[in-house]
Amino acid sequence: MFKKILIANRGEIVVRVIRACHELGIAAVAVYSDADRAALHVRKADEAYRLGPAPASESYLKIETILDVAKKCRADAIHPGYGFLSENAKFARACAEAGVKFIGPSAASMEMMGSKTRARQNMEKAGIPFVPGTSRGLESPEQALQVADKIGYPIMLKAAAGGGGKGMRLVHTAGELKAALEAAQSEAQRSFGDSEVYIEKAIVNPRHIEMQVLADEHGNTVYLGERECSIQRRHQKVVEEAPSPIVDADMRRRMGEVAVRVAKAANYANAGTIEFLVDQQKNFYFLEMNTRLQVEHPVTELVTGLDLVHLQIHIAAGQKLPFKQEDVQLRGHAIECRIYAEDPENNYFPSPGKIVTLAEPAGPGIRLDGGIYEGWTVPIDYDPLLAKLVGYGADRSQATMRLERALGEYFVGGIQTNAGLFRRILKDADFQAGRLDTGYLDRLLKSSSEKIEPASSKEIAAIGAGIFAALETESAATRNDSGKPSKSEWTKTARAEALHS
Ligand code: MV4
Repeated sequence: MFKKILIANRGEIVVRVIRACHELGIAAVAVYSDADRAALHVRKADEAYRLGPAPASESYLKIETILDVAKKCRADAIHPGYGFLSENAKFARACAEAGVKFIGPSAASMEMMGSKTRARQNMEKAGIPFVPGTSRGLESPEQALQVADKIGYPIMLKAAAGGGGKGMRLVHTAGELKAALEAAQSEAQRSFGDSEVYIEKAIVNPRHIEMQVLADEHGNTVYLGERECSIQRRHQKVVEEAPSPIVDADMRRRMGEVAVRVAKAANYANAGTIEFLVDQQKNFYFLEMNTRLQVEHPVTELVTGLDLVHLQIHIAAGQKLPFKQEDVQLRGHAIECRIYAEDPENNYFPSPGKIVTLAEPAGPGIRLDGGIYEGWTVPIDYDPLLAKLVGYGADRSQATMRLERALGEYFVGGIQTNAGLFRRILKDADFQAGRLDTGYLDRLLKSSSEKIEPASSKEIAAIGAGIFAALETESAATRNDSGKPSKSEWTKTARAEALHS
């Protein structure tokens, strides 16, 4: 078994992997950029090494520097986390060449599933259902028109090297197709250095449901249940849950068996996720495979009782899966909220800055995978994910209640977060009925922005009176230095009282 693991990442996922290492008696090594010198993941590690300046390209993406650290600290293995180098075949290969075990799939598996067209060609060979369309790049507008006529509009143009919605275009009529294809190809060339664009039949208002798979290096592959990930904003997941409200045991078995076949076709080892689009008739189509541990892995851990990071480490150390498919039992329901440093009053733009107060929830059924602490300054340089708050219960209703209660205990002072958004989602009738699809959050945000009433004259008067009183008191306080709260404190209190009056 490994004695020391370097985690080539930052933030909450490093804290998560450090915890698994410590539970297994393994030393954990952190790496950091100048912006993360005081970060929680650095504090919790047994050793920590500076990579370079804040920009990821000069720190967390520097393959050679990371491997130099691995050599210097004599790490046996590297866990890549998610994002950064986690799906970079060149990095996986460099680890292998440096004699440091990469905790994840082989470079070959990554490369096979990294190109959406190569992945579709392999799925075609393995007889796996994928969205009708081409599995190779389009040669010409004429060919695109022919294929689109055959599969029927609307169609989706997608970049082979894309993912996460980048380089995607929805086309409703033949008249739009030529221009859309040229635009998609030039965007793909600009964004990914590869202009290959393919075509799929557009699934209208699909759900995004993904299946967790786990494979050891001895040919054993299992599925661990699905996650419903349809609540997304601009292709960024916001709420994920397990199990999906619409997947029954039979559908789970059928999706799981397809997911296992995809993993085997990719000669996959370690933890991976197969993404599906699911239409209104509950037909599911292979979309893409993520060759890494995902942000939302905690909801699968809670309903299976398995520790995915422990299992990743054991698999990378050459051990066989300690269970068979029939041993995997799902119990209860888990819902995860991704807490981002974003300002909901400012189009959810990042809201970096110092965390001046922090109150974190706990109690029955609550898991908080956090990467922050009171006094830390959230940098502007990276994805603004602060923590994941997960509610677990015997069923979806109890998981929801617990999450609502925990959100009421959660307070991050000094920066803005999206925590208020989850209160709205959890109270929403469509959410509570499990009526979800990838357009759900856009509809909710649109409807609630429409619903916000202008303040009534009574409210405005109350706020004005409150602020005036605060200023009056403040000026009296500064005159006799009574040590009362500052003006800004009074103003805030006055405004809060006025609003609740
Ligand atoms: C689609 C689709 C509808 N039809 N493909 C978005 C990102 C990438 N994962 C694939 N995506 C989609 N592909 C076809 N043929 C709708 C989406 C999509 C989506 C998918 C999953 C989660 C959120 C989404 C948001 C918008 C569009």
